[in-house]
Amino acid sequence: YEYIAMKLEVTQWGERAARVAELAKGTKTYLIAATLRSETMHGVTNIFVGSHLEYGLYRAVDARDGAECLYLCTPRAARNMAYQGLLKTENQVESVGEVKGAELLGTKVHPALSAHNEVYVVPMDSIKDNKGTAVVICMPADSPDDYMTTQELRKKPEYYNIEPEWVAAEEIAVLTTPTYGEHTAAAVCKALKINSSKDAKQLAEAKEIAYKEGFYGGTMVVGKYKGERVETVKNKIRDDLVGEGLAFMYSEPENLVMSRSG
Ligand code: ZZB
Repeated sequence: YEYIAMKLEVTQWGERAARVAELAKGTKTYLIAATLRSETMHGVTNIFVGSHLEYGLYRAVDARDGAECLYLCTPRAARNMAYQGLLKTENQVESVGEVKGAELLGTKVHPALSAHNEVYVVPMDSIKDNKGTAVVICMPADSPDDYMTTQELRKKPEYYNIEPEWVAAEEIAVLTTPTYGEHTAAAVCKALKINSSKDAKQLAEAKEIAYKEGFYGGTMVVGKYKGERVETVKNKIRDDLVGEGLAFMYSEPENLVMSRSG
């Protein structure tokens, strides 16, 4: 698997992240989210983490200015990154401390290209730490999981121990598909009659449909490539992000992913 690792700069640590902010000591910190869909970055509304998962802060070098910075991801992802020469020292994981997902809730980050300049970190129960970085971009217009999770968090903020305004960012359309229009995720969920973020089997099917629709039938409705087909511009958008130092390529050996998930 080859992922695009998006660098999401922390702009304000939340109240629950006081300890983490202390560890970072003013060093620029990026939450690292693994995605296959960098063309949807314009519509990011939140960042998801698993409340019960363990993350860490790892020393890296910022491609934007050559300065030392910190990457926040799982220890497993950090090890993979070290072997790929993506951290400060090749083959070496230099951690400045461990972080629990719950501590990150309410922290604000800046997602490159997004219509929302700052977005909040909120919880997603279904995140697994054996895939990607366990930091996940929320793109509710095109991802059925993200759409349903956002609905759920809005319905029960107290239950999820979040502030309602953390999930108030408006859904932004990025691409249009012939069958489902600009809000593919909502339309697919409706068509499959999905009404819970816990309906894993149906959501997997919805994701499959949304992926295919977006890739083969999608046309961009925003940004530099507005009016062009997703299939044609997908890699250009990725290359632009990597070229600007806002993202980097990160791969996971397939057998490793499989063996870890059993
Ligand atoms: C932004 C985005 C926008 C995503 C979209 C999807 C969609 P895959 O194909 O199964 O490898 N993801 C990444 N890591 C995790 C994790 N540890 N646990 C749960 N979800 C994770 O899935 C890769 C996608 O799953 C990634 O791409 C990420 O969400 C999420 F419009 O990032 B994506 C139709 C899907 N659309």
